[in-house]
Amino acid sequence: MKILHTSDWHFGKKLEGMKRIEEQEKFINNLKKIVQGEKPDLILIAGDIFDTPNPSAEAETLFFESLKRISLNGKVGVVIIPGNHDNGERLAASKSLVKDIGVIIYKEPYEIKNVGKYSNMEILESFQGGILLKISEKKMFLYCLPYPSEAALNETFEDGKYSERIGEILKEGIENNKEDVPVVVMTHLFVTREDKEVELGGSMAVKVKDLPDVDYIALGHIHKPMKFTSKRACYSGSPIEYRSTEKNFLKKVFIVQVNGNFDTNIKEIPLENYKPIKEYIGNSIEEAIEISNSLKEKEEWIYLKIKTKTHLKSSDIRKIKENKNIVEIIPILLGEETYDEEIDYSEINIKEAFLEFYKNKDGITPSKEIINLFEKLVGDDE
Ligand SMILES: [Mn+2]
Repeated sequence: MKILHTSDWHFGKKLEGMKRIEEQEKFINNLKKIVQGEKPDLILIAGDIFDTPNPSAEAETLFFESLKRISLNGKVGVVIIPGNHDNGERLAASKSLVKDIGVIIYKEPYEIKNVGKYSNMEILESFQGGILLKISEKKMFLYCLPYPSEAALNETFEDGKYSERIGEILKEGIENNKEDVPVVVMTHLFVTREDKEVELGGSMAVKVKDLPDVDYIALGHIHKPMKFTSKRACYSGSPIEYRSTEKNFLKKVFIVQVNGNFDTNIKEIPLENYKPIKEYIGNSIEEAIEISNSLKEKEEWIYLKIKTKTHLKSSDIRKIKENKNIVEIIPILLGEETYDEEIDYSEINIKEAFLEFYKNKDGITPSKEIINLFEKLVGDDE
């Protein structure tokens, strides 16, 4: 069985308020070409399809269109689980419609899917979270565990036992398989090589050693592609650079050939970078305006740092922002103390807090008019 593994699409996600939907569309076109070239039997999408539980209509439209495109209108099977960013119920709302184009969407852990045909894919047997799949005469057992929070699993994890408990759930899940077929697990959680408990985004970590021994584990959650070879467990990572910290590694999807008996072959396919995140530094306001101008036609998201002795005028900001790809202007005031330290706003009065906040955010002191306006708005009754 040949699988294409991807995750963390985060449709609808923005960068400093800027939409990424065009890049997300480009990714889907890119992915469709990969599907046409690699001809996988099955596509696994390991969660965080959307960036929020209530995605925009635009993001949802793209999702539905994506399913049609990447499944090549139902020729290639697709299985999807929700991640921590998704609302499982909403994600799976279209499940009876997309069934006909060979798409299976889970809404929650332990869900029992209906047996039968899903276009070219067939569920031969169904268990809690597990399905015995048949695709063009090849069989495979797939266990799906959507983002396993306490609420989703309806249980409370004992302190320090999260990793063990998740391992137990996965091992019990695959025990339902009685056939000599490849076994694959798909889940959305934080896996760590560390041996101590750590937290990421409020979710606990699962230690590599607690993962079950199966032919492949398709992981979602971490945006950087990663392999835990001892368990044949991989994060495909997100398809797009979603933060500037993601600009230092390639985005990928994985093509996985599972032959059974742990004979698994993993191939990494790099994705195009549709609009990279870049940082530039101007040594003066004039230079910053020049830089901004010269980059107008470039498909790049730009963080522009400006070294300056004076505060930025709004006319300067306007000139810089003629380049629509500038996501943030970061003034570095020379010869003044920097405002790096965290300020406890509850400890100072509201006007001081506003001044501090403004200086912190924009690196400049607000004008008299702005201060007056602010005082008017909050009703200066101190
Ligand atoms: Mn996630």
